Amino acid sequence: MVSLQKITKNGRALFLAYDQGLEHGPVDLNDKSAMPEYIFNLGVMGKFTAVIVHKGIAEKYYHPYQFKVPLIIKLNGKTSLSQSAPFSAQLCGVDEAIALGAVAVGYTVYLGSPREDEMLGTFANIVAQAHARKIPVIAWMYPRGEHIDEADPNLQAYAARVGAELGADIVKIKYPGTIEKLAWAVHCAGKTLVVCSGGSKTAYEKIIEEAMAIRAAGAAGFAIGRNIWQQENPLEIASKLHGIIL
Ligand code: FBP
Repeated sequence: MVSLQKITKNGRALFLAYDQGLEHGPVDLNDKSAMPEYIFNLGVMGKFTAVIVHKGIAEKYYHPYQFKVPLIIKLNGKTSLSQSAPFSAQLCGVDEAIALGAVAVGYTVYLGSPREDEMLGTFANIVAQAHARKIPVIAWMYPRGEHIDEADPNLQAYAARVGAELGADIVKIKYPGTIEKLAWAVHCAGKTLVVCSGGSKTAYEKIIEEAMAIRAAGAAGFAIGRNIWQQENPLEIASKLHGIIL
């Protein structure tokens, strides 16, 4: 099995996600968070176990931080402007990511999309390439499509299981709402670690509650973005999450 040592601590993970500039656009950003240097500094100061970005941000901004915080490059992406079936195109290769300093790579699969088959196939190739280079792979497993009820909490266990079946080392799912549902997803994922995404900005207390649930359910941690850098005091919430999760 590929080692997760570079991006986890005692099997736990606190990733700072910063791919929203592509996924959602500047609507998510403000004066500070639009600056990648600000986010990488937050990654260091907040003791995140890795920062997740797309290749363009890595290429122009990561160098000064390369020995300070590990890098995960998200290999595919899409904008919020597209109206077609959910599909996230590959934008960066595994070797390219490694050359940019990545010690792990990430990839989104929209389960249930009419283009699911393409994403599953590409993801399988990425797992093979990354594992051949001893690099772990994180699967963003998001059920999405016209006939998918994204709010169905039972789908998260399916998403986690698909990640495990495809050889992901870590699977990233939406928090399914209860400790029990998350514990079931963790169980279904087996040796594949489970992290939860943070979602759009919510109350501070809700994030702390989710972090406790993550701990209680045996999940590995958070891959969280907006609920850190959109909070009034990002370092304060980062330190709180660090205490709970790590
Ligand atoms: P957040 O914690 O900000 O939700 O980030 C997690 C994440 O998975 C990002 O990596 C990604 O850009 C975004 O959520 C995708 O959100 P959406 O559900 O809108 O596709």
